[in-house]
Amino acid sequence: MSAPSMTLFHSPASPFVRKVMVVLHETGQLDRVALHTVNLTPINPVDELNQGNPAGKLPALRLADGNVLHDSRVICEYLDQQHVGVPLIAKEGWSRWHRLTLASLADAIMDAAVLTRYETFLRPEDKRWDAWVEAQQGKIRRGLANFEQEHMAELSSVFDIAAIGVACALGYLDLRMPDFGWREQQPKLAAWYAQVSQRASMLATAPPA
Ligand code: GSF
Repeated sequence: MSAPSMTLFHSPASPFVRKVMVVLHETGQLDRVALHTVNLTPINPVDELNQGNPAGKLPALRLADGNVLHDSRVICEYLDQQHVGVPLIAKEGWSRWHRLTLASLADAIMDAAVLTRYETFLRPEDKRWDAWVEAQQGKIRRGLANFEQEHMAELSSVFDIAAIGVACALGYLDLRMPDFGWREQQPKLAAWYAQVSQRASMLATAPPA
């Protein structure tokens, strides 16, 4: 086995990083990437991460030639074009645009959950804004309801980039918002998640409690 040619700037709790890790597992590319764990928050940026990634967010992927790719959407598609298996991201046609839009809704749920985390965990108590948290949680609720009501058959049909995104978003809700109670409102989504979270790629990338 050759030495890893790429470096993934990584955090075990990040749902966006987990998407990349699941893609690596699902496409058999794990041995190509060395993980470089970075502990950062928006108010504690890490200089090394900012080289080639000025927004300073995780994940970022440093290639063998030193170029850095970000964000998770770009990294996932780059990796998807590096293996010979069935693509996780359709290359053209309506399926591509529709599945990428579903994946984008999963990212929006993650964004709202991460922003809620920062608002309630990072921001000093006297500066917290309840309306902000409620608005972010509204986005999460509407997004989950949309998957439950409109897209369960599509999600269940293939574990592609859209399904990977939804699974990582749900795993992050369980990690950071354990009392959010999404399963009661979305029983079909809960049944689907109970199945896919048993995949080797999901078990291997589960965030530490
Ligand atoms: C979002 C990454 C992100 O928010 C992507 O990769 O898809 N659109 C980007 N990453 C968070 C860490 S997280 O997932 O918990 C991050 O880097 N936060 C630090 C910051 O400065 O925002």
